[in-house]
Order: sequence, then C-alpha cells, then structure tokens
Amino acid sequence: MTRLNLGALTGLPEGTGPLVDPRSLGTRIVHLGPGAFHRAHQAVHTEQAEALHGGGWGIVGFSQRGRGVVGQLAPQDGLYSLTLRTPDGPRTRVVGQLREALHAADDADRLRALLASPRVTVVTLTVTEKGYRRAPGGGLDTTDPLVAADLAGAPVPGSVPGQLAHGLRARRVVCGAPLNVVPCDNMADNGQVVARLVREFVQASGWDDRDTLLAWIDEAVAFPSTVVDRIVPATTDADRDAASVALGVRDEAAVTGEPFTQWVLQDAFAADRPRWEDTGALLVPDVAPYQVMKLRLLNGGHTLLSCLGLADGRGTVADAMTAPWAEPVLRAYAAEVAGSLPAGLDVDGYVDGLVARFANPAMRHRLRQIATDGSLKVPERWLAPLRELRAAGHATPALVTAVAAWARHTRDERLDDPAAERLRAAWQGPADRGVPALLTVLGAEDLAGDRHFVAEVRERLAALDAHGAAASI
Ligand code: CS2
Repeated sequence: MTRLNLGALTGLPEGTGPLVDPRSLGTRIVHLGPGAFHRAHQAVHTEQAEALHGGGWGIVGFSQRGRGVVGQLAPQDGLYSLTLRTPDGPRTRVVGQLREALHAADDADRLRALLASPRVTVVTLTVTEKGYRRAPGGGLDTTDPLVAADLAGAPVPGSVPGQLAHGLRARRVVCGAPLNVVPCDNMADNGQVVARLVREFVQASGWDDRDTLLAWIDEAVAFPSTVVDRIVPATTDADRDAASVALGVRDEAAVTGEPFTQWVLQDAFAADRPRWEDTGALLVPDVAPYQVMKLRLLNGGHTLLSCLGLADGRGTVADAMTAPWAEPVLRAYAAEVAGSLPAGLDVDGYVDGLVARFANPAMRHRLRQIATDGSLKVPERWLAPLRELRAAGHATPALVTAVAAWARHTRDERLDDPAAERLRAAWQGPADRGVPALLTVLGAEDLAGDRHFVAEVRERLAALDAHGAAASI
C-alpha cells in the first residue's frame, strides 16, 4: 500500500482530507512533544481555526525522547489521520496542520532558530508531567541529569526548560518579538509552572546577559495556563491498519481519540495566535476552576480506575467500567473530591459525562498507559484535594482508598515510573514503614508524618490485599 503523503491527498476518499491545503501553511507554531495527544487535540483545533480564518499557522513539532514519531511522520510530510471513536462507529480524516516533525536534539539548531523567528509567535507543549523536570517543591530540579548537563553548558540542550531558555535568549537578540508559550499538560497552573522553570533556568545559567533576558521575558513572553481534555489512547497496530483501510493509503502515524474535546485557555497572550475560541475553545480570565475540576475528577478518576482495575485483571478503562465496583467507586470518589472544588461548577453533570466517556466501548484506553508515572500524577490529582479536605475537617475515605490502591500498584512488577527504584525501595524496610516511605517519595512529608492518615491507608491497603478491588466500595 502507498504511504500517506502530500502526493496522496488527491486520491483520498471523499470527506477524509485535511480541512486546509497543507501546502498553503507557513511555520508559525513550534510544538514540543508531537505525540498522539497533541496531534488529536491542539493540532486539530488549530486546523479548524485555520479553515475559518487562515493565517498560515503551520506547526513544526520537536520530539523530546523517541525518534519513532519522526520516523512515522517525516515520510508522510507530517500528515496523519485522526480516527474519532464514536459509539456509532469510527470517523477517520487526515489532519494537515503539522508540517514537520523533528527531533529536539538532532535538530537543535533548527529549534533555536524557529524560537528566534518573528514569524513564530506560539510555542505549545505536551511533554508529560515528567518532561518539565520539576523538583517536588515545584521549582527546577537542578539535580536532574538533563538539567544539570544543560546548566553545565551542554552544547545541545536536552531538557525542556533548557530548550526554552536557549530559544528565548536567541529570540531576544535576533528579533525581540513577543511570544506565547502555551503548556498543554495536566498540571495545575501550568503556565506559571513553565514561567518559573524557565526563569529559574536562566537565573542558574551563569549567562552574562541573564538579568536583561529575565527583564525581557517579563515584558515580552506570555505563559497562559490551559486545560486540555480529550482521551487519546496510545495507537496500536490495529488502529494503524484500520486507518489505512479507511484512507486507502498506509498511515504509520495514525492517532485515535474520543469525540469529546475541551480546551480552556487563560486569556493572557502577548502575541498573535490562531483564533482557537472559534473552534470551541474557551478563553477565560482564570482557568483554575476548570483545571481543578478536570485534574481531580477526570485525571484523578482515571488514576483510581487504573490502580484498581489492573489489580482486578482488567485491561482497559471501558473494561474496568464493566466491573460491578467501578461506577460506585468512581461516583463516591467524585462526590468526596467535589467538596474541594470551587462553588458554581456543574459537578453532577461533569461526573455523568465522565462515566459515559470512560464506559465508551469503542475506546481501548489501556489502564497500564494511565498508570505510568504515578509518582508525578498522584500529588496533582489526589494529594492536593486530600490536604484541602482534611484541613477543612472532612473525612476522606475515597481518597484514602485511592492512595492505598496506588500504594498497592507500586508493588506491581511492571511498574513504569521515573521514581520506580525509590518506590520499590520504600517496601524493602520494615512493613509498617512502607506507606510513609512511599509518601516521602511523593514529596508529601506532611502526610508521611500524619500517623492517623498513614494508619487509614494501611488499613485500606490490607483490605484491598485481602479482597481485591471490590473492597474499594
Ligand atoms: C490520563 C490522561 O494518562 C493519563 O494520566 O489521565 O492522559 C487523560 O486521558 C487526558 O488528560 C484526557 O484529557
């Protein structure tokens, strides 16, 4: 079968082509982390905005780690298909907004040049929680090997904060034009998080122009916070085969996702950008209410289902949702966490929506994918509401169960986590030290030192060990 590429566009079945001729696009957006989520979310919103208003907002993506994505997209001229898995059947079409996929290290000069170009006014990021290289306190982790190497003057910056800082440094000198840096990862205050990391990198860099650079960043670079939402499972061979059949050409870079999409952006930009608000995105003065609702209910619910579901022998979210314990656990968790959310949100409607989205039988979202990097997800998703609720005097049985379920998951042989070694080591000492040692790895010394809380978690853990996921109800 021929490969999807620009030459193949004219032969695609009716209604499956890009919304805009990709050849008409320039390079105006740099994206760090062009994985499946970006391709199914921001790239699609950007293409829709392009179809409405033009602007030439082509995207160049820079992969951080793997070269696989470059190998998939380069022979396809950046083209790939998105298949939306609706309960009534799949809908596949090609998206053309991503014009090039490169590798941040192999193409470091290109990355720096684009970040310095006045034509580029938007940088978006989906590099996952671990890509930001934060210390447990939230600042730049200068002990991280990539950050340390960058600060020691590595010729090619390997960390995201390093790449941004180098790019901004070049931009100030080359054109000084304003820029929007728009993080799209699941972290509270993600705009402020990135702004802080970049500033801390510059401060620690030893560059002689660092004060001028910091002053220029304050003035010219916006870091709006955002909330992104669309469930996008990792693509499987079967997905690629199905997309290729639907298109009549081979698509190695296919992605799939649910029909639902949400993008909420803080309306605080410094430079030109696509009119995403005309594609269903919300521009608001403060994303925090949307952010905590999504992080704590959807993402927190996902992590809970993944820890319990894996222990129950389930493979996917939809499969877990068919278990008798799943919906009651999810609803009890949401009802408890709702007490930590700002007033005025339609929590009931949101939770009903979540139950339906999670149960969508057309989606094959693997629990193991969600369970990765738990040590970076648990603090955002559970510990923040847990602390708030306990400080307000509320009981938190569902969150205690959640933490116990994660503690149990850390003993999983296939644990996939940047802190895996330390998490495993937490179980090596005396049995009664396991839970506090795990909490310490999360940077939650306060909870590790809370004897009452630790006893509650240990009790739930024993119940889960004895009776499995059903004990979570
Ligand atoms: C998931 C998210 O893997 C995970 O941790 O909770 O990727 C989730 O599917 C997305 O945030 C949905 O918008």
